[in-house]
Amino acid sequence: MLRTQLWIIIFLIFFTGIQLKGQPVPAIDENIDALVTFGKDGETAWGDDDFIQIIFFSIPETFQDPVFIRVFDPDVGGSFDEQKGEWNTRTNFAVFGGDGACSNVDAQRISRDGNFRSGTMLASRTFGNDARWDGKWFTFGPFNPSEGELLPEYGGYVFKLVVEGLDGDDGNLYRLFLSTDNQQNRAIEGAFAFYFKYKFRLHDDVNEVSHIYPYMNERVVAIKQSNFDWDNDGIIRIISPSKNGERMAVSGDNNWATSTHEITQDDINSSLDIQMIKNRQANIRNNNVVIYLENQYGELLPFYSIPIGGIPKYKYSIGIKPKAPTR
Ligand SMILES: [Ca+2]
Ligand SMILES: [Ca+2]
Ligand SMILES: [Ca+2]
Repeated sequence: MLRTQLWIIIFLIFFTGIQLKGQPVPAIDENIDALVTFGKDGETAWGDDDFIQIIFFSIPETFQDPVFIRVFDPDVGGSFDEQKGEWNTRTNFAVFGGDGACSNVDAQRISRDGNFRSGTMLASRTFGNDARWDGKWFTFGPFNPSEGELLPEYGGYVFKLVVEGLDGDDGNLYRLFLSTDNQQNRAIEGAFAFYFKYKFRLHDDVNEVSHIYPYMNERVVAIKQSNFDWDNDGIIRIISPSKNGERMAVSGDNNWATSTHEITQDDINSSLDIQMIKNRQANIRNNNVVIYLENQYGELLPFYSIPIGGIPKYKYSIGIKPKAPTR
């Protein structure tokens, strides 16, 4: 099934020129294998600092049909998950809309000690080790787009998905899709996802390059990036109109690394392409990581599932060409 979808996607990109919409998370252009959330008894050395993931979905105001939020492999067991001892982990997925779902500052902070479950809860379900949902899509919804929080600065009606490891110590790997259909992944024209703090699994294949695309608005003069538990797996670098591969600091095992990078006028009103290139010798597998970016005021900068302004191009050749994304 997945292989079929992959070939359909490849067909659409290369043969029909249809523009893909930004509803899968991780996004196609990010080339990231899976999101990850551990149970709250997990060890941070396995790559999750606080056992919570928050993803926002934005739907254009003009779109009025019901929408669904779909989760691939929501269970914690069987395939597509990371086992530690027995499978004993439960993960809660909850969808929020209404006032404050996104605009409440607690939903956009690095530290999840405030009211990050702000807004109106529209749906919630907890999954354990459940073969019924192993390797399958679970569908939340239907939701009326107007049940989201209307935030024109974020592109329309915004829904929030909070993924929380309730107990246990295993890692839940999953993927998301904002769909118009409860049985299939059908994208919504003009919709996209965004996230302020991103937790995911790097590819095992050292040839795969993953990306994130933060947008630089006119307020940004410098960014501070922080990443956690990268296990020194290769390099992280910035491609943008003014930067041809400036390196970011990379963390080791169970610790944070930060680095600050000046943003010049050439980079304003466009996205950075932050590339994650694995270490070819180390061959690190199952590498779960966390990354976020702040501006000079300490405000978190969102990453977008569609690079706003397009993906920045290399000015000069610096060795490694971006690969076509694979899934
Ligand atoms: Ca376990
Ligand atoms: Ca599974
Ligand atoms: Ca790691």
